[in-house]
Amino acid sequence: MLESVELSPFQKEKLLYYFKFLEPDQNNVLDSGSMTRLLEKIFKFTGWTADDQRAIQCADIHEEFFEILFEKAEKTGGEQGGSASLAGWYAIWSNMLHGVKGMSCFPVWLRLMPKLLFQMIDRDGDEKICQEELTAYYHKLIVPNESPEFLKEWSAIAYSQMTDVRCVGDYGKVIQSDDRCKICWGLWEGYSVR
Ligand SMILES: [Ca+2]
Repeated sequence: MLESVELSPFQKEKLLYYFKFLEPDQNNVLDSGSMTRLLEKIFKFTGWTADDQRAIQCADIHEEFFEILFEKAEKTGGEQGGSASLAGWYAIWSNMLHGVKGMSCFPVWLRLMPKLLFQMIDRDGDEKICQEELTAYYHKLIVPNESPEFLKEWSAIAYSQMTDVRCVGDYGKVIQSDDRCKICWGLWEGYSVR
């Protein structure tokens, strides 16, 4: 039997939103069409054209990401090939987080994801994420059906956590690209932030 950890409610919440990000049609199952839909949505949001290096890297990383994800879903979550349910998604993470002490413990494909997410959120490309960019990201890519009031409040809390001096040092009111691997993405750092 594969070793695993019990996910905390905080980790499950973060993972739920990440799942929603990966599954744009909200049918609660990641399938072979999810990646195409996700990439379309990302490129529409970022404005990256097909020949943009960021778009190429984004497609490459997600291709590998989904391939490994489905393999793991089959092995860890007992899912059908080429799909992953939310329960399977939790099972994968519960297994991957077992014994993890830091970012360096994750596989390469997963370690590349924070940088990519940073580039997606930083729509004006100034290598800083401002709160407005974070709100737009949540609105367009994570929870499109939530009210503007909810989004504003939610992103303010998230932004405050990401720029929390206890987590990232005193970086002021912006999230700098150099800090992208240190900031509390919640997901990657979730094992220590509860
Ligand atoms: Ca920016």
